[in-house]
Amino acid sequence: MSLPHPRLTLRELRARAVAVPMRLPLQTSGGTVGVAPLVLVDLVTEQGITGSAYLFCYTPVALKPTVQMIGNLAATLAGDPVAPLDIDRKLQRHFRLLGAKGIAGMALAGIDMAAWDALAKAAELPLVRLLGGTPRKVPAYNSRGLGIIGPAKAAVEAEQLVAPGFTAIKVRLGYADAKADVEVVRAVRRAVGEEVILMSDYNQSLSVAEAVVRCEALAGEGLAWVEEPTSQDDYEGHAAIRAKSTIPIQMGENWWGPHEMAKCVAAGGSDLCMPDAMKIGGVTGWLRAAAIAEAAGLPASSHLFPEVSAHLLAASPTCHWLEYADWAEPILREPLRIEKGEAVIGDEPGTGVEWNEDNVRRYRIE
Ligand code: SMN
Ligand code: MG
Repeated sequence: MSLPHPRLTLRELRARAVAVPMRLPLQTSGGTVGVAPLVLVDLVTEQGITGSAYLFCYTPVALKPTVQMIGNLAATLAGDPVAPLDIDRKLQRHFRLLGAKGIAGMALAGIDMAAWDALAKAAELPLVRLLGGTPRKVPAYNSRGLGIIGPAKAAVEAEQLVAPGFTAIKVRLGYADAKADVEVVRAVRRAVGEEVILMSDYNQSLSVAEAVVRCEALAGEGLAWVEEPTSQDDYEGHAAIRAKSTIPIQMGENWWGPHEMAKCVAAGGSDLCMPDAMKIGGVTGWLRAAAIAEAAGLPASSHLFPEVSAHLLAASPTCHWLEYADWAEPILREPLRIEKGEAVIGDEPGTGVEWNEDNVRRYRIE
């Protein structure tokens, strides 16, 4: 009997860099992001199926080194079965001395997500089904815009962000003082009304002492969470803030792999968690993070990568919020479907990442 679906063998890895202009640049207290610097990864198999994924480089200076790193790994993986857990083990060992973070960690995650995409396509299943779940709606907050732009502009932008039917948005904070932060939150709240759920994000901009002051000042504003009030690697500092805050503390976008997450959780650094599909180690890393979240009782949200994250959240026991951003949309053939503020996963095979080659050509960095 022949197998209904082929066993895949890795033939080639391709990586391309693009700089995609953002429709709404994002000014955070940690810097401004005006273009999305993405690396597009294609994992080509001997069987003719190609798996795809993209990486978010944060800064264009990381584009070419990331492309090169993926290219450099191709010889190590050529001829290997497309078995993401085995590939992960091999690359973790490969990078033990360097450390599987930064560009090495990004390359590892890109290969992992592309490998899972290839497997899902070979099985003719959306990723969530391959992971043992079913496509379902995932609540999404609109994370576009709402940077450090002052109360008046933030109020106007907030209205625009809920207009397509979103029930939740995220405001960036870290203004000159607590009073200014409160003023922005109140302006946004007035603009969108009491029903809209409001997250907030400090992008690591405060000292622990200042964070305690600001969380207290914001306590009555009904915020769903305060994200990264202080340095992302200061788990004890976050635990100290959390001990005094009535607003839930949210961390996770900067955890490099499930081990860092486990350390943060052990330190009591966060009430919630929001791993980033890239930094946590792709689909493989996410599944381990989702298990940690369940064991620790932490509601799990995603950071960036909404297409693959919708599948991952739908397969996560403590699924909370999907972070919606449209930054990769121009280079994708199909945008992630959002209906009434919920991500809708279709029954198309894979993770939903396929290239709009015309736009890839337009935004390509050679
Ligand atoms: C963020 C994400 C991506 C780039 C800059 C800032 C932000 C978020 O921390 O959580 O959306
Ligand atoms: Mg953040």
